[in-house]
Amino acid sequence: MKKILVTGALGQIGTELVLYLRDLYGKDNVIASGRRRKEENILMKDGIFEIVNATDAKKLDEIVKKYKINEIHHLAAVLSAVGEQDTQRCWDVNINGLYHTLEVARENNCSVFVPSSIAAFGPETPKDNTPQDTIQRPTSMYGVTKVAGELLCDYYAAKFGVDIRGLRYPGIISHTTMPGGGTTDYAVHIYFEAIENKKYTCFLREGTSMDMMYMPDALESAVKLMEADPAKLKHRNAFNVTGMTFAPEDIYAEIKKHIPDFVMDYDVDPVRQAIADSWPNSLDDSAAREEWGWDPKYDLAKMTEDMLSVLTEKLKK
Ligand code: AKB
Repeated sequence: MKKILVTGALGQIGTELVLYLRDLYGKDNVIASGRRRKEENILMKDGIFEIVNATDAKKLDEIVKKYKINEIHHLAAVLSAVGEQDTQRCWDVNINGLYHTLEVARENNCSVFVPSSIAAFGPETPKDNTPQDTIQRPTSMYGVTKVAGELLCDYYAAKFGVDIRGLRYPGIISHTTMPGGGTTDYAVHIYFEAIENKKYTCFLREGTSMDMMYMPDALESAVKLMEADPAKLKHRNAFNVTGMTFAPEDIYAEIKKHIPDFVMDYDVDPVRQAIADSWPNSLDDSAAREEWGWDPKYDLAKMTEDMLSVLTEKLKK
């Protein structure tokens, strides 16, 4: 029986991953954790929530032992745009937090899920159909921590035999918890603004193509990878995955099909634009498809239909 701890459970992916895992494995078998308690959070009403700062190895170890955890989904991280504003904190949370998680996993015999990101690539990476194994050399602090994290995961798997698996997530689009300071966040904000104000000012330039994924696919991909037959995995860690590729004008055009009077203009943020320009236009995710059957369900049209219908209901309340 799996006993799972999710770190960073109050974040955009964490919130929904906890609920998804509780549905699959039972609510008492999935412990949510975050560095602080938020008022009235669904995760606390629905199951166990513990305050754990991932950089606090002692507390992490205590919680893993207390609940006899055998799988950790390590989501605690500082994202790209916020990471450029506070590079020290980005390094501390993303590297020291990961290091302590891996150490605790090694000592307590846990498997680990660690998301990496398209941010692990850099300007020297082939931009289109970016291969699974290629030059990386990112230029943001977030990207540096992601590529270092990938290497650390490989090291712990090879040296200590810890079962660590991970994905390079693209921008994740969802409607439950807002993303916390990433470069791809515009693709979430645009839906809220389209419904509430029929107007959106995009902080990235027209033509900025990036990979994205809808939350249901992101959740399914994490579980599918963790459930995959290890004998079939050649990579294990840092799989390229993508659901769709688009630029701001593409998502705008798609939303406009549903909300014809929606308008968008641009006010480019140079920091986030530079980060986006250093990332791939599109990823090759064939390794994930071949090794563990990655098969996303949502493209831009299907996601837009769902986002607009769910959000229209939600924002009425
Ligand atoms: C970000 O924009 O920082 C994240 C990511 C792609 O890792 N969404």
